[in-house]
Amino acid sequence: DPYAGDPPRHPVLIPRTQKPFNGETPGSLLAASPLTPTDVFFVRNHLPVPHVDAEAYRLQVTGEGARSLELSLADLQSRFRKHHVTATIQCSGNRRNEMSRVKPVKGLEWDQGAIGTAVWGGVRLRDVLKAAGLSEDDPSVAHIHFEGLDKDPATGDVYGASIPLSRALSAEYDVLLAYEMNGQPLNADHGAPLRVVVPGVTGARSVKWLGRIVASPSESASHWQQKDYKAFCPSVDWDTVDWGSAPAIQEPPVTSAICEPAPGTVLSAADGEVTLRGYAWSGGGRGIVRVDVSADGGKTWAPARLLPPPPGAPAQGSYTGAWAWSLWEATLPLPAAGSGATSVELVVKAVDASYNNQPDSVAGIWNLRGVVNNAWHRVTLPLEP
Ligand code: MTE
Ligand code: MO
Repeated sequence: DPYAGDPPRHPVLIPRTQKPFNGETPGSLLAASPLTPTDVFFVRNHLPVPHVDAEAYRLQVTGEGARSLELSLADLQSRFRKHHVTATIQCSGNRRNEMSRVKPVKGLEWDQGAIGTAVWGGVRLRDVLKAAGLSEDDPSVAHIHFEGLDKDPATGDVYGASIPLSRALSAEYDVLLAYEMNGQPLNADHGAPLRVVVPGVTGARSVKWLGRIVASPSESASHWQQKDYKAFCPSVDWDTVDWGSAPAIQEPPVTSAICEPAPGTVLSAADGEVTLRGYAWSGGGRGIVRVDVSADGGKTWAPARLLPPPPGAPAQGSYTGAWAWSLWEATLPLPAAGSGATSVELVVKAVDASYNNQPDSVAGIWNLRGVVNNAWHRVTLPLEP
């Protein structure tokens, strides 16, 4: 069993598959703190967790236009300046289960918990690339590939992804080679001893157990860059899909979700009101400028209160560099006792710094792989008199 060496997991994670392990954070824990505790942070693994000896570990840097480097963890820590970045990581498949309710899709049945926020500590990718002699002006390099040390036991293929060179070299994009998560050394599930964190970009590019960085004129040829994590027209199915016709997802669109009350909660009209809590987040460092909530399926709206940003994150509403989510809270009136209403449909939608809005329903953005679902998030709850 190639998965026999996988680490133990916190029992509160909601498992979507065991081998490989994929588990999401319950909504109540997402809403409970601006930084997601490491042991309950969602885990998205495609392959068995590799066991990497931190002492023997060497990061390889190679490729077009690069001076090849081999760096131990101690080299990284002593030769480069340490940076901290507070960033949300979200899987492209977050909220996929709402897509499957429209029409079946292939993928893990994530609810809204394939997302989390942490303070990542490490060195800038930019600094390491500069040490390898790479520059913005090099016409032979356009992409930076990341290769994981996790291998497919059947094919020997490693997990891989890439980002454009311009993002990798930019000081503003804060791309990190992280060896710490929330002040502790990375643990096995989150990429020990070193992972990439690409803030504001979909989770798939933040390669864990980083083995090699390769500078290249083209994108990564990895399955996960080329034939996954792309979205198509709702009419495209598995017989007609042309993977080459769509770009790999990098910056995801603005999204939001209700974490509390949880599905299944019975509301009481006698309480007169209901309190909602949740998150909102957008790709590319576009801060959240507003969150709107409704208790009547979207007929009427009220603004939610944005909570203070997590430690290390810029103020709410920043135009750029807002890598972390905004948690929010709102209290809405319930239909009066005797109104005859037997259920309440709670809805949330968010607006980011570019005034991007979320679509009102899933059907129009449905795609065969069930990715980037950012429709209004709806939770229908029974109402007792
Ligand atoms: N890196 C490697 N080496 N192997 C993987 O399976 N999964 C990716 C990314 N990096 C993955 C990986 C995906 S799809 C996501 S969403 C994030 O890791 C999840 O990071 P987490 O497990 O730390 O939450
Ligand atoms: Mo993902």
